[in-house]
Amino acid sequence: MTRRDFLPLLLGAALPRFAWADDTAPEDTPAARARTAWRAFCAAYWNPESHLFNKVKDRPRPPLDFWLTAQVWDCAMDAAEHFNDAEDKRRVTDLFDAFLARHRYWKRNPYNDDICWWTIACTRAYRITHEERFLQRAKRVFDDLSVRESDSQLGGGFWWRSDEHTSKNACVNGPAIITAMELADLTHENRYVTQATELYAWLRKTLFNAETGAVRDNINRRHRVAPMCFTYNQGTFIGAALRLYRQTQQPDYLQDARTAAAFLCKYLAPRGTLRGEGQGDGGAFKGIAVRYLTELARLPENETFAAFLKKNAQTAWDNRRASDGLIGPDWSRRPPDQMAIECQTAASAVVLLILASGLK
Ligand code: 7K2
Repeated sequence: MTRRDFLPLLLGAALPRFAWADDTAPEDTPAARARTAWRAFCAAYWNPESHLFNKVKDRPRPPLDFWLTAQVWDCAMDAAEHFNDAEDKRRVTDLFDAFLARHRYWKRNPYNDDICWWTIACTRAYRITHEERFLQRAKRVFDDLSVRESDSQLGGGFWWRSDEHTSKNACVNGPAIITAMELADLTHENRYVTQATELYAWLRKTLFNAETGAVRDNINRRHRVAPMCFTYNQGTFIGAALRLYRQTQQPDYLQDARTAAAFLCKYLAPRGTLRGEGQGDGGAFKGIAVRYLTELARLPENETFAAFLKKNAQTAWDNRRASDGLIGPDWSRRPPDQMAIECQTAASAVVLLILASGLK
C-alpha cells in the first residue's frame, strides 16, 4: 500500500470522531463563554425557593445585602437581555417581588446610595418588562430622596446617609444623576434634566479632576476631600457624563467620560486588568465600572476601551475556577478551591463576560 492509498483510510477512520465533535462541543465564542459563566453563576447562587441569589454558594443565610441585591439584579437583567430565555426573563420580576417582600420600607435603609442603585435598576426593569410599577417606584422613591437628601451645603449634591449628614459621596451622586437622566428619558419631564445638570456640575467641581480623570470618593462637612479612587465611582461618573452628553450633545460631557475612563484603565488596572477590590462591597465595584465603561466603548472612536474590556474578559475567563466555573475577586488570578466567592463578586465577572461579548 502506498501512502496515497492509505490516506483515505486514515481520514475515513477519523471522520466519525470529527462529526461527533462538531455536533456536541459548544462553540468557543464570547457569547458562548458569557452564557456558560451565567449558567455557572445561577447554579451556584440562585435559590429557586426564595427567588433570591444566595450570598454564599448553597447557603440561604446570610441573605445578600440590600445594595448588592440591586447589583446582581442588574446582572440578571443583562442575562435577560442577552440570552433569549424565558426563565431569565421571569427571574427579573421574581427576584424583585422576593426582595420587596423582605424590604417593604426602603426608608429604613439610611444609605442613600443603596436607594439610588435600586432606582437605577427599577428604570431598567421598566424598560425590559414594561410594567408600570417599576417606573412609578423609581420616580416616587427618587423624588422623595431628592427633597430630603440634597441641599446647598458644601455647594450642592446628595448626602451619603440619611441618618447623619456627614459627607457627600461619589457613590450616591453618580447614581443619582444616572437615575435622574433615566427618568428624564422615560417621563420626558424636563425637571430631571435640570436636576441632573446641577448635580453633575457639583460633582465635577467637587470630586472630579478634569486633568487626570480621577473621581475622589467623598467630601465631608469640613470640606475635606477623601483621596481614594474606586472603580465603581469612575464607572458611575462615566455613566452620568454619557447620559448628559446624549441629552445635550455637548462634547465636554463626552470628554469628561473619556478622561474618567482613561484614569480607570490606567491607574486602577495594573497590567491592563481591573484591580481586585476585595469581596464584601468591593466585590461589586468592578461590575459597575464595566457596565458604564461598556456604554462608552460602544461609541465610535472609543475602540481602545472596547479592546480593554475584551482583554479583561479573556483574562477573567482564563482564570475561572475549574470546579464550579466561578471567577473570583482578582480576575488575573485563579481563585483557590477553598475560597468562598461571594455572589456579588462572582457577578462582577459575569457582567463583564456578558457585556464584553456584545462589543464589536
Ligand atoms: O464610604 C462609602 C463609599 O463612599 C466608599 O466608596 C465605599 C468604599 O464605602 C462606602 S459605600 C458602601 C456602602 C454601600 N451601602 C451599604 C453600606 O453597608 C456600605 O458601607 O468601600
